[in-house]
Formats: sequence, C-alpha cells, structure tokens
Amino acid sequence: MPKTHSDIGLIGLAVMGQNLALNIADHGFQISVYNRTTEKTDKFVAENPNTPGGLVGAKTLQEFVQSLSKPRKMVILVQAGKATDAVIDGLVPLLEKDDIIIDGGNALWTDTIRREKALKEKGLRFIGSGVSGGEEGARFGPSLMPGGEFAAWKELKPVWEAIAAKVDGKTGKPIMGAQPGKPVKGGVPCTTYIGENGAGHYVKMIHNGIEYGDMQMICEAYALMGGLLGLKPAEMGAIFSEWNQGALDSFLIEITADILKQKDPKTKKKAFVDVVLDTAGQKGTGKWTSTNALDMGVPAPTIAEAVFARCISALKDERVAASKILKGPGKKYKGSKKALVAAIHDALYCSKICSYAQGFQLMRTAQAEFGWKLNFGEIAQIFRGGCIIRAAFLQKITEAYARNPNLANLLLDPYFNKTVKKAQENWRKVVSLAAECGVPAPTFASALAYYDSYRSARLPANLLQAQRDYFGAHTYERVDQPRGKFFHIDWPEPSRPQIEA
Ligand code: NBP
Repeated sequence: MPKTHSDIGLIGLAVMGQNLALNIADHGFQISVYNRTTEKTDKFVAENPNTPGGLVGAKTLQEFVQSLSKPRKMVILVQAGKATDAVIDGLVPLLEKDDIIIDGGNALWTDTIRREKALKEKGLRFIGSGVSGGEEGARFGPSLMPGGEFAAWKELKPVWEAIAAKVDGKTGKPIMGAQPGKPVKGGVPCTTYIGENGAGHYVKMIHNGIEYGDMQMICEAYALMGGLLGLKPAEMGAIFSEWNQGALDSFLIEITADILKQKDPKTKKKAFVDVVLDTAGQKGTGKWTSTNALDMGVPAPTIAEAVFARCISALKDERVAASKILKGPGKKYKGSKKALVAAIHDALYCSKICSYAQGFQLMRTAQAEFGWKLNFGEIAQIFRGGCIIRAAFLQKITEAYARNPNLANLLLDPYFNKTVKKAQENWRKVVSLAAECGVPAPTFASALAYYDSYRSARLPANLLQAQRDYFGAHTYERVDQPRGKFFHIDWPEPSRPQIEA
C-alpha cells in the first residue's frame, strides 16, 4: 500500500535524477518524482513499478509538492545555473515554512550561498549537496557532500546515509555488489555534514579539481611509458593493473587499466585508446577550482596545469600544424625499462600527493574566507567510496588529519613526508627525462616545482620585490627588520629608449 505522502521528492529526471530516485526507492523510501516534460516522468514510473519504496509520478509542481510529507524534502537534479533558479522559483510559492530544497546539481558554491540566504529570508531551508560518482554512483551509492543549515541536514541525514556509497569501517575499501532492489548492507556511509551554506558544493568543486589532476597525471604516466619506452597500450594496461594492487589503488587507475587493454570494437585489431581523438572536453569545475585558487591567492598550480592540459589538447589543428615546424630534442631513453616504470610510478604518486595537498590547502583557506568549519579527515573519508577519485590513498589523508587536525599542508605529515623523501629521486629522474626527451609532463613538472617551492626557506621573490620597488615604488621588506616594515630606495630613472627629435 503506498503511503499517503512520500518521504522525499525529486525534480529532474535525466540521467542523474532517474538513478538517484531509484537508489532512494531501493532503500525503502517512497519518492515522488517530477520532470518538466511529463512524458519522461510517466515513462520512468511505468518502467519501474516494483521498487521497494515506490515511485509516485507528479504531472505538475503543485501535485508534486502536495504529495510530500512535511517538512517537505525535495531534491533538484537539473542543470546548474539558470535551470536550478527556474525550478526554485517555481517551487517557492508552493512551499511552507521549514520545507527543505536540496540541490544535488553541480552548482557553483557562491550560487548556493546566494540561494540559501534568499530562501532563509522566506522561511525555507536549502541544502547544496555535491553528488559524485556519475550515473553508476547515483544508482548504487554516490559520495554525498551536503552543506547548509545543520537542522535541515538532520532531516535529510537518514536518506543521504542510506543511499550513499559504503566503505568497510576497518579497511576503508568500498563495499561493492549493489544490485537493483538490493543495496549493500552495513558499512560506513560516504556522506557527512560538510558545513554551512555553500560548503558542500565548494568541497564537491575541489573534488572535481583534484579529479582533473588525477586524470591528467595518469595520462602523463601513459604518455611517458609510450614516449620513452615505446610500450603498447596492452602492456601499459598490465602495468596499471599491477599498480592498482599497491599504493596507487584507485578507481581511476583501475579503469585506465581496463581502457588500455580494450580493443577497438570497429577495427577489432587496434587498441581502442589509439583510435580515440586526443582532444579533451571539460564542463568547468576544474576551471572554477583554479579561478578560486587565483582569487584566494592559494597556490594550486598542478590542478590548474591539468585544466590547461585539456585546453592545449583542444587546439588539435594548431598542434598538428606546429608539429611540422617546431622540433624537439630527438633524444631517446636507453636505460632499463623496469627501473623507468618504477620511477614513473613514483613520479605519479608524488605528484598526486602534491595535487591533493593543493586541494586541501584550498579548502583550508576557503573555510576561513567563508566562515566554515571543515573536517578534512572526514572529507577524505567520504571520498573513499562512490566518487571518481576514490582511492586507498585517501585513508592516508584521513590518518594524517587524525594525527594533526590543524596540519598546514599534507606534505608535512610524517607519512607523506617520508613517502616523498623516498620517491623523489625517481620523480626528479622522470621529470628531467621528460624534458630531455621532449615528452610533455606538465602536472608532474608542476607538482615537483610546487614541492621544491614549498620546501624552500628562501625563494627568488626577494629580487621580485626589488624589481617592483624599482619600477613602481611598491616598497620592500628587509630580512634584518621585523615583518611589516616597508622600505623604498630612490632608484635612478630606468633607461628609456632614446627618441630622436
Ligand atoms: P541535466 O543537467 O542534463 O538536466 C536536465 C534535466 O533537468 C531534464 O530532465 C530536464 O527536463 C530537467 N529540467 C527541469 Br525539471 N526543469 C528544467 C529547466 N527549467 N531547465 C532545464 N532543464 C530542466 O541532467 P543530468 O546530466 O542528470 O545532471 C543533473 C545535475 O547533476 C547537473 O547539475 C549536473 O551537473 C549534476 N551532476 C551530473 C553528473 C553526471 O555524471 N552526469 C555527476 C554529478 C553531478 P526536460 O526533460 O523537460 O528537459
């Protein structure tokens, strides 16, 4: 017997909405669903008649709102931006005090702050929740990053904890094997309250920035194995499978191994990866992360480098033309294959540590900027299952923040410090070989420069300050005076080109 009112509602029945609705229903919650195009709602409900909780289709927003138990909880999964605002505007006149709107789209966190504030003034509650894991995650367990009023989160918590991905409490490994109608039982849910207003969407954005970095680094490892050792995709696939058994164990390494072993379904002979065009698209969250890093003055060069790597990949025609004119060094690697593969592994791991260090630095600065109180250990924990960056490595981050919740930079944690110390010789070897042989490895090199800059007690910015003082009287501080005391030298007029009369 269906309940008179549904436990929760969901608006937007494209890929994410349909899968998340089925996930919610699989956990015994009755869910009302609404989509702008009614035929989609009708088809979806008709195709899924026997879910444990039950789906209730609504033809109008009014019918949808009236079908929900109070305080109403409704998830929006539509395009971020204007579409989300349009749906909220449609809902507001139909809602009552304390009802809760949950935006599960990839919203810009500042939009979430704005929406939460505007809705609060109307007596309504708003949660901006990052949802990671794509279609598969939404269906069988995503990583969920909710931000908003804590009391509103408590209303949503039973549903969010039920549908989130689960990891083993001891090992931190994702619990797999969910089937339609049969979700996994037990385990630690990959969701936690992140913080006020836009905190959840901010953390989701950083997750995506880190994802950009991870993906590009793996691509560089692949390019180096191909460019320096001439390995074939299937051989590289086997190496990635092996790496997936160790410190690099992660979803992205696992799928890379599968991709590299895949044959092209059309030619049946070629490696699939060899027939894929080398231009990468992007939806913008990596750019948002990098823009935010620049806005806050936080160094996140490796993440930005990963975004730029996609940008340069998109210049396909220009690159093809340039390849006929611009020549590289033409040097070949002649050393041991085994040693270089091991070195690439270490370069990847060290670069990854730096990229995550940058992502966590961003969150650390943002919490001060936006007045949040973020728990970094818990954030790493909820990334362990369901999401694209899920990896064994995240357990090490959780442990690092358990050792020191106020850790200034992940690199300073004893585990990461020791790991980089041990592996840096290999990392440096790979970056220098890449430069010598002309194989682009922008994130590996950028991460190494970040590491060397961060560990430098003195950088050449002294000269930079002097230059600024010279041409702009921007003043400088002295090493032999307290910080905050500024000096200026009356420099001679810079030489100017002589203009003949
Ligand atoms: P889309 O982002 O493509 O959204 C389209 C859906 O929104 C359609 O069902 C559309 O209805 C509906 N919609 C409604 Br209801 N009102 C709308 C309006 N006023 N304007 C435009 N569309 C409206 O769906 P998606 O790919 O499932 O993604 C949903 C959200 O989840 C996005 O914010 C996305 O960034 C985020 N996300 C996606 C992924 C992923 O892997 N795809 C992962 C994580 C997060 P219609 O049928 O009438 O057009």
